[in-house]
Amino acid sequence: MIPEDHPRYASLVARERIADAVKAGIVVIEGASAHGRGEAFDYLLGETTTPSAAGAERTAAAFFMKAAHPVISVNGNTAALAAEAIGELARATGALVEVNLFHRTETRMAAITRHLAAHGVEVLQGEAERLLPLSHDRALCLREGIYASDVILVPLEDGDRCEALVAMGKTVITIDLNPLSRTARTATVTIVDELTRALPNIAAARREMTMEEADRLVRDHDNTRLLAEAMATMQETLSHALD
Ligand code: PTJ
Repeated sequence: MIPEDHPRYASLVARERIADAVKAGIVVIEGASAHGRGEAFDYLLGETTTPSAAGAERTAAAFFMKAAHPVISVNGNTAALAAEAIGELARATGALVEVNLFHRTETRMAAITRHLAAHGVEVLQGEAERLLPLSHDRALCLREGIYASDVILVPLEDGDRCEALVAMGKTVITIDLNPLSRTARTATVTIVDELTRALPNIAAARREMTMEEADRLVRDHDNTRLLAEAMATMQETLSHALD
């Protein structure tokens, strides 16, 4: 039982969620390590949504608004930390939700699908085919889902698939606390923010957005600037750590 007055309460709750999800077969043990890496970068961001990240979340909402076939790709960590927020974003954007795993087993696919459904998320089902040019199992996806998407959200992604999706001409939005990762540097829109803070912000922005604002945000989008701003915030934190 984590005491609510613990100064690291939110972080400890998230860790407990990941640990429970490992036991439930939703998150792989490698996912716990990925979570720890994310926590370290979040420390450098001040564990808050920076103005730059808030702008990136609005830009993501703009790309969703202009999409013809938006898809949200969900892995184990994303399902464990943010099942409800995924449902909320899917409803706000009209996006399909597809489970896509790096460490893929049919048992995990079923456990994650059940977990999402229990939190009100309608998961796209079907016969997965090896449709992406990748040697690992992230190549497996649904023809009418990820394969057909024009705008795709891939939170906590690995670099290979991000590169493959961009090479297929898709608009790839990622949420990744590490602005140095290959995914962060390859995606069309990189949101350097924590998953559970970012998802509700995208949904809220999408709900209130006009087509005029969406057009402007898409036209003016500069991902290199977003990455530079995230790195500048982290450098600033380190520079003033001993003040
Ligand atoms: O469920 P599977 O089998 O598909 O596997 C999922 C993991 C996460 C294990 C797999 O995709 C993986 O190994 O990912 P990486 O390459 O470690 O990348 C995950 C990225 O997400 C890292 O750059 C982390 O810094 C970042 N990250 C981790 N937790 C969060 C995060 N970013 C935002 N919010 C988080 N909560």
